[in-house]
Amino acid sequence: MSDDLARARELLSGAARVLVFTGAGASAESGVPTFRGPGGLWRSFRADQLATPQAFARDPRVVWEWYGWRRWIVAGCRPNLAHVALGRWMLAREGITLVTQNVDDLHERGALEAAAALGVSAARAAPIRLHGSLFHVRCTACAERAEHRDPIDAAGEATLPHCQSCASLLRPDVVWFGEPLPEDALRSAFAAAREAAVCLVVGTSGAVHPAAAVVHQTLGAGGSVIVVDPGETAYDDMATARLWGAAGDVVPRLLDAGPGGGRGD
Ligand code: BV8
Ligand code: ZN
Repeated sequence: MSDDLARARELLSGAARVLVFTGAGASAESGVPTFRGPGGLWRSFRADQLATPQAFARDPRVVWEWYGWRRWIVAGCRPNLAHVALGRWMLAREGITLVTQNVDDLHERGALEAAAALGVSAARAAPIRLHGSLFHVRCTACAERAEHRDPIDAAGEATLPHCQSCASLLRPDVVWFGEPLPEDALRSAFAAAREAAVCLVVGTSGAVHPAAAVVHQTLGAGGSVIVVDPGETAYDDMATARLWGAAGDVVPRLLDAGPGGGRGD
């Protein structure tokens, strides 16, 4: 076992509270494109063209077309071994908070798979979502919010999803560039990060703020950082243990036979 893997397992075993912080890389092996890597979403589309309130105001059809396509991709993906191992770990021990920047639903689906195998509820493994969800919508005019998994017909503005309460246009319930993050989610994430002895970072470049500052909250409160990523990240210099590899390969090896992973050391 590599020194860093042993050190990471030791850190997690000894931590009463752990903050797990994930980004697009956690879903890469499921087939969900990341944002900034080769073939990344932003490569084929520029963020300012699609993931902004201005883009939606300018042409809701093209923005909904992009989100409908991303929903279709995610719906065809399966949780990977990292999603399931994290779900199993969170169900097997107390004190773990999962914070995700991702808008896919693979953490929830991975936890459901783990919970089914354990015969328990998956509720405790629910993530704090900093950037919203592909499968939720909110009204552009009233307070209506709902889960929404129907295919998107972007043929015209009239065929886009509209609010059942006030008939106004619905938008994806995600955080666009230039928009504030949900206050309660950000506050809970930062509070949990400050109380965590260890922040386990999986699959994020750390490029997007204020979400990226979650890791600094743990560090600033005297905690340690573990990074799992095959590429360079903004956190590499502050990592006590740096595990170079894919989430689906490293995370199960780190958690399943390790800290409170249910199978003991
Ligand atoms: C805000 C939801 C202020 C939507 C996302 C200029 C104008 C406006 C704003 C700004 C500006 N300059 C800076 C800003 C701030 C901006 C920002 O941070 N920009 C960055 C790009 C410089 N932030 C904002 O605008 C935020 N809001 O600041 O509001 C405000 C405050 C108060 C009141 C009013 C306003 C909002 C940011 C949220 C944007 N929304 N997503 C959607 O998805 O469509 S961001 C998007 O990036 C996703 O959420 C994604 O999760 C997130 C972070 O990216 P990563 O997850 O890290 O993905 P990335 O591709 O970068 O990295 C993948 C990693 O995985 C890599 O390290 C790779 O090596 C690794 N990997 C690959 N394969 C694997 C792997 N790891 C493990 N295993 C593998 N197999
Ligand atoms: Zn409405």
